[in-house]
Amino acid sequence: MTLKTALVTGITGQDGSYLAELLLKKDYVVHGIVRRASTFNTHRIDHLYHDPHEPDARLFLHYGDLTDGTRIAALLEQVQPDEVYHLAAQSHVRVSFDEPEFTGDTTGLGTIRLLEAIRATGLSCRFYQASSSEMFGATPPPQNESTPFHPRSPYGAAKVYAYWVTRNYREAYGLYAVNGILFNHESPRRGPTFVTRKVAMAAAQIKAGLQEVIHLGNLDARRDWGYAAEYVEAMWLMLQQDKPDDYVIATGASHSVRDFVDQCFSHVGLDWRDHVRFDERYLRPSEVDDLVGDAAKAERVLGWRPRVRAPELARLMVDAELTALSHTRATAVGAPAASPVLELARP
Ligand code: NAP
Ligand code: F7E
Repeated sequence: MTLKTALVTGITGQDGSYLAELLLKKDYVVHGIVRRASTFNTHRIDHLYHDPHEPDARLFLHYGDLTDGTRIAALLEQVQPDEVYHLAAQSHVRVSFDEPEFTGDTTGLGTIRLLEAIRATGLSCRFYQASSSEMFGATPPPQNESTPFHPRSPYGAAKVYAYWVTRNYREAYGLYAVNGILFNHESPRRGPTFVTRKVAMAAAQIKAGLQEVIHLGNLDARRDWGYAAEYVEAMWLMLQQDKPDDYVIATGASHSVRDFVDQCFSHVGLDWRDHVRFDERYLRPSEVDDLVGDAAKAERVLGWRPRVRAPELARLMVDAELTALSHTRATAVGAPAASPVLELARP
């Protein structure tokens, strides 16, 4: 039996790591693109990696960068994937105000570099674009696949561009290309500067007596927070349908940042008001106030529905931080000091 082959950009990120786990469980051969850094950046996938010289190895890593279209085209030629999951991006909204041009280059143009490489090489692979609820921005909730976009950041605007070129390549060239419009999804593997992980880490550290306060920005913003491990299942389902289409993935419930902070702190028996301080550095020049996704289409067509919602997510994330602290008070969740992966992956 021939195994399916997937190419995953952003495999070292939160979603990339859960997706790689899922695809390997489904017997795919998985190729991931990793950008070269002076330090190891593979800690989220180290547990999945085996020496590629072993005959049963099914996870392979390649250096590459979204800003380098020639390399992307060469990798597509080499890997010949059945499915491409395009997850790589400069994904931090606040940072996109500081680095708007870089964000446009990676998060926006990175998508068309991949699409154009697929078209030019004539591959008949299926393509998943990691679109975002940030595209809805200022448009009031609930948001679904028909809701107009009104992005409020360079990141949101870059994702709108990427969304439309994905649809354009579907319409113009008949490519099987889909947009998963995912609302916020979190996990113990979330980057530590996103608000949920930042708060979960702080609650655990403060409980353990290692920290006294945490500085935050806007506590009034409302988000529809789901669990990342479930959201990657929806990505896979989108590429298994007869026809390509776009889907909103969300829980349908919104909570304020303040609610999430309260859920994390009360889980460890603390009153958040004693520990949270305001810092205007964490405000954005323009904010997205309220996101609530309507994922009825995904439930109807894909049979996908969320199981973990925000209060449980907060507990799960704080518990993961407490466990990590109990293993070592110095090391964050899943972050070993060094990684053997790139050493083995080097050509
Ligand atoms: P993440 O943890 O920030 O991961 C981003 C990934 O992109 C990392 O692997 C990163 O590599 C890689 N990357 C960044 N710039 C790159 C470049 N120039 N070339 C190659 N790779 C590059 O993001 P995530 O939370 O997993 O999200 C995955 C995707 O879904 C992103 O496109 C994000 O914008 C989108 N999205 C996320 C959410 C959410 O709530 N998580 C919601 C909607 C959409 P390093 O590890 O080296 O940094
Ligand atoms: O902010 C507020 C902040 O950075 C959530 C990305 O995955 O989801 C994510 O974007 C809210 C905002 O996520 C702090 O102002 C308060 O209102 O965790 P966040 P995000 O901006 O919603 C979307 C769907 C994506 O696509 C993105 O890639 O929390 N907030 N105080 C803070 N946020 C941060 N980061 N840090 C604070 O101290």
